Amino acid sequence: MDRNLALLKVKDQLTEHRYNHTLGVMESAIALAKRYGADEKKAELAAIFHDYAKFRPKEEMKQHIIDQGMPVELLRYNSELWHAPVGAFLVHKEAGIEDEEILDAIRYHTSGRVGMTLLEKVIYLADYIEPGRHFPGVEEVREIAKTSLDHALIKSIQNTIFFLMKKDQPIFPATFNTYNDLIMNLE
Ligand code: DGI
Ligand code: FE
Ligand code: FE
Ligand code: FE
Repeated sequence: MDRNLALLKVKDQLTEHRYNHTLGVMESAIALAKRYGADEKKAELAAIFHDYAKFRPKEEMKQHIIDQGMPVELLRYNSELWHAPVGAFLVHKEAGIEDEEILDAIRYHTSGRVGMTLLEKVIYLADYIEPGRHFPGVEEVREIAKTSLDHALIKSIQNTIFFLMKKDQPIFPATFNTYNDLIMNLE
């Protein structure tokens, strides 16, 4: 699918703010793909579709999680986690994207997972560092991302865990597992 058709398909799923975020993720994902040797075309499409399900009603997302056999553990955690796996399902079903690497990059863009692929790392990090993000620590991660994909990913996951803990929020186990996997496998 070409970029313009993909953008057209996501545009009416998103608010203007979220659409602009998506354009930023696309730009960052292509830059990271170039720098680290990921497939630029797949990075572009995964970025465009990564937040496709962001504004689906909670009840709908919950139903997809149950019906499609996604981890039901998700339902005990912040509903903000749901749009990633539900997005992968809907992008396949409604937008016709069949490429499993792209769908996995969407599926794991919020929590990460053990054994992340290069494309998954690119999308996770692009989501965190796109030019429209302005939270504390993002500039440091942008700097690290110039030299190490894994170190930048680790820092962004640490920041996310600290951020959630400061708000007394639970941490989804996949987030911890992703962190452990990355830090234990550094070169
Ligand atoms: O959809 P975006 O806002 O672009 O970003 P995202 O999909 O990476 O994250 C969405 C939200 O999910 C973010 O505000 C924080 C939350 N989140 C990420 N990891 C965890 C989490 N919430 C919980 N409870 N546990 C997590 O491990
Ligand atoms: Fe997201
Ligand atoms: Fe993210
Ligand atoms: Fe996003």
